[in-house]
Amino acid sequence: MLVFRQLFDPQSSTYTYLLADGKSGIAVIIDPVFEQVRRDAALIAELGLKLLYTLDTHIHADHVTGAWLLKQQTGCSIGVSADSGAAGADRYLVPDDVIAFGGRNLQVRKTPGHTSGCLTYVLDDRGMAFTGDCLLIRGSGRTDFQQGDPRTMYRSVHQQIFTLPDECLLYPAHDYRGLTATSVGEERHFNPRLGGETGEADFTGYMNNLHLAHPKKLDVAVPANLKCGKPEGEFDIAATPHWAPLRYSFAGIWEIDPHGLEEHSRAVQILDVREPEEFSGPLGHIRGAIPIPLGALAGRAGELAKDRPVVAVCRSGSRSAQATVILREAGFADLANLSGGMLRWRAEGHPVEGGSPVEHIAEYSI
Ligand SMILES: N[C@@H](CCC(=O)N[C@@H](CS)C(=O)NCC(=O)O)C(=O)O
Ligand SMILES: [Fe+2]
Repeated sequence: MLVFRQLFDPQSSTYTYLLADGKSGIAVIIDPVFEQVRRDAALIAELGLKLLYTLDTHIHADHVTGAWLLKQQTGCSIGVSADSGAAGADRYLVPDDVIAFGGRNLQVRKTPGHTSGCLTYVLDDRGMAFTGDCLLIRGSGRTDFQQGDPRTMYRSVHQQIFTLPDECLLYPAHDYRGLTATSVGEERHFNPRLGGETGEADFTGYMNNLHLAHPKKLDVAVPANLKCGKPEGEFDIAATPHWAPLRYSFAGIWEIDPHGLEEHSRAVQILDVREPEEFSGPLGHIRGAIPIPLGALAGRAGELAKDRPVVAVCRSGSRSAQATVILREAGFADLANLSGGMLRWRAEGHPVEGGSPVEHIAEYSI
């Protein structure tokens, strides 16, 4: 079985692909975006995967790769094209290299034209290929900077991509209209630049008249990507909160475990967003917790101090997750959700005020 996720960065319209061997959980990620590394790492952790490689299809001109940052966070290796000119990778890829991850693998094909180091990664069963900025859905990557060359791109597409089976699904590095995937057969017929009877000279004419503005981040992205996305100088990994041990979830919420909250309880405001009868009910409440039911929180957020972290608590950790969203919108910066809520807090034996002994609580006897 293959684990497969297509992830999107709305700022640069970049697609990032996570692939894993379902049996071993060994994963690779293609074209991660620097600003999305926290999200991607959360997904990898939640799916229980081990990231072996981060792979870029090319030196991107419009965003900084997340390769270096993912390596710092997960210990993965960085793979880039040997022709990319990038420093700091662990593996320099050449045509026909095979990148094995568990029982699956990707084959490396060289598809220059957008840049001279562009690669396409083809899945072992030829059911999927990741074309970077060579072939886009009913389009192609631009060829007007970074060693771009329309004739080279035409040959890459016809010799390396259109020779794959018609059913092979194609996943590009970008789509600016929200389209997500295509197939070899479709593009061979319907790609307006490269499909049908279009010849090399037609394509060159098309590409030389695109008149696109340069990417806004070009001057920052290219130098950073030539170092696999390593930032200049000291870098605080995207301002990870330090006030307690927190974990970022793919749902976009900072979570704290019961143990972490008990250790840091003096330094934070504990906000209990359950209804009054729950607050004084059998699960009890955490000492010093401020009771404000979720429905009243938006109107009563002023009762909490903005200069001290807030940990939101409820029965199961679900309503309190929404409480952190409400407080963020109200201008609070340091926020976390108690993972698993009072149910987990009690199950792990942490102290409460009020409440009944765990063995007398109906919710634990199911
Ligand atoms: N407006 C975008 C431009 C992005 C851009 O030029 N993307 C390149 C890929 S790095 C491309 O080939 N675009 C094809 C197109 O826009 O048709 C930005 O500022 O980032
Ligand atoms: Fe690109």
